[in-house]
Amino acid sequence: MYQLYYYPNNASLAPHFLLHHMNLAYELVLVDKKTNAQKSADYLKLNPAGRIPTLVANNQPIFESPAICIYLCESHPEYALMPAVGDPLRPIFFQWLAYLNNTLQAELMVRYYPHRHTNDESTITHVVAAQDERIADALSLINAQLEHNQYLLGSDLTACDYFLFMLALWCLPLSQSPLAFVHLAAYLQRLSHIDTINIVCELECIDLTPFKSYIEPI
Ligand SMILES: N[C@@H](CCC(=O)N[C@@H](CS)C(=O)NCC(=O)O)C(=O)O
Repeated sequence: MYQLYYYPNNASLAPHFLLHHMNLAYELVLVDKKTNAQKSADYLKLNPAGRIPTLVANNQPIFESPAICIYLCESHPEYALMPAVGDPLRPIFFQWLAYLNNTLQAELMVRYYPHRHTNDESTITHVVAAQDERIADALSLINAQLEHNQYLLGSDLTACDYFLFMLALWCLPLSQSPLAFVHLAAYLQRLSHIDTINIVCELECIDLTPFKSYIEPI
């Protein structure tokens, strides 16, 4: 039995998708961000970074969402959500997961916590505007990758797709929504019909209508 310390539509969402996709026994433990529970003494014992998520597996806490995703993929290889050792797509899997987490997610963190990146309150709107542009650049690169690929790595769904779907949800309110990029938008619409995405999003009260109602431009 795994325990996933989560908050709806936070970085716990990608691990949550994987736990569900792999049909694993897991318990969801809410870390109430509204009361700053991620900084509580008890939670810091599990995750000294004071961030969401944490996965507890066999009494061992693991933090950092991509590390949790890799760990789950390696522990349950029968679900083939990560290419096996020796598969030429394996380094490409790491490449995209690293890009999603270290570039797109990192830029989103600055966008959503701009006050942590300036000591001058009056510059916050500028930080946000600059971040929207940097995020649009990353989405454009991903859009190009999806022009000829059904999924991020090619023809098969992997954990990278679940990770990207999570980040795309966070990008929806930005000045350039992921739906402004045609190949990315069509891909997100396809993913929004996957059972795991529907079930987990319903559980976390995440609205999938923007993706489902997307109409491809003629
Ligand atoms: N690199 C970490 C980032 C986790 C992260 O920043 N989580 C956010 C929620 S999406 C959080 O805990 N924010 C609360 C805070 O920073 O106090 C990961 O991917 O797990």
